[in-house]
Amino acid sequence: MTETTQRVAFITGVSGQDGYYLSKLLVEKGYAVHGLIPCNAPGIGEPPDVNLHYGDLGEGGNFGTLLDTIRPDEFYNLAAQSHVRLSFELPVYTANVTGLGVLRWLEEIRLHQLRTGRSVRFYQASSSEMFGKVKTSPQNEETPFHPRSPYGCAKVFGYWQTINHRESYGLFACNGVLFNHESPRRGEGFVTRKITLAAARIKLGLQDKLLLGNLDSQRDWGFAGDYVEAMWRMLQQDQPDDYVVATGETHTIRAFLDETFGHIGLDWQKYVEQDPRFLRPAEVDLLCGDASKARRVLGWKPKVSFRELAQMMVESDLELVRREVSR
Ligand code: F7E
Repeated sequence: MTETTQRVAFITGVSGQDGYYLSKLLVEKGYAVHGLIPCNAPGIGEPPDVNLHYGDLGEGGNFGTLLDTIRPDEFYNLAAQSHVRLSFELPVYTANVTGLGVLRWLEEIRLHQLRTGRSVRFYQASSSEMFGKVKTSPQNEETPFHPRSPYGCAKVFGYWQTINHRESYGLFACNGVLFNHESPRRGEGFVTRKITLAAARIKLGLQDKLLLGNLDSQRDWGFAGDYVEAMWRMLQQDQPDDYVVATGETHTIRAFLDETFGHIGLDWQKYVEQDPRFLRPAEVDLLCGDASKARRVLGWKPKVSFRELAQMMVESDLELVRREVSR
């Protein structure tokens, strides 16, 4: 009798935006999906079929037991304190969770492999924030880092620990250097979602002002649903490696305002005010990624355009706010 073996994936940060899209993708591909959530998480709602476990990247006491019990084939480390501005207020916390948290898992995976003789493929959610004050544009896998926040510094630490475990212990470990990626599931503290939710509320008469920080920074925004496909592809290669994942286009916050408010017939200039509370001690002015390696090696390219993304998000928030109003 032949035994069918279902592949097992473990995702930290499963309750976040990327955790949602990645677990959905992996469930569709037939994986048994396990996810880590923090102790006080309210639960993740959709998608179903994810086995939830509690754990804290800042502490890590139960990681070895989780690995021995779940026995994952693929491990996706998406969890982090991921708010850049907040990282200036909580630099040590951010370093512990976003930086040291990566090393905690890498070490536990190394030890789990030694104990069991199994092999676990590891994906690290690295970030374009590592490029910070960019040296050249567009940024690719060879561009030097100059992080501009405690968050960026912590991500650089996690990036190099991942490479170090690959080079020192032969771990199949990859960094996906992802540029900003958004969706209707983006957290409300990030600028795109803050804008689309406000636009919808203004349209329906529930809000009359939107307070923002720097409108001149430029970001390479893609759709999170496209980007999780690149994560999965990295772990299907013969050799582990690092890849930039981006659209190759960059737009200002003003352009995102034009696209979203304009789509629902509003002039954002009438509602947006600048508030210094949303400025950062140091800003990343420009990010624009060159994902030609991902295109060449992984066969990956983004499907959703900037305009489609902006419209998808504002339409989804309009629907959300309408439902709230009619309740
Ligand atoms: O800011 C400006 C802000 O917070 C984008 C995270 O996922 O992507 C994200 O980091 C830009 C910045 O994302 C407001 O100053 C203006 O220039 O949406 P954001 P981020 O900092 O680029 C990278 C790749 C990550 O890895 C991170 O985890 O928008 N901005 N006014 C504002 N930003 C916010 N949040 N709120 C404002 O009111």
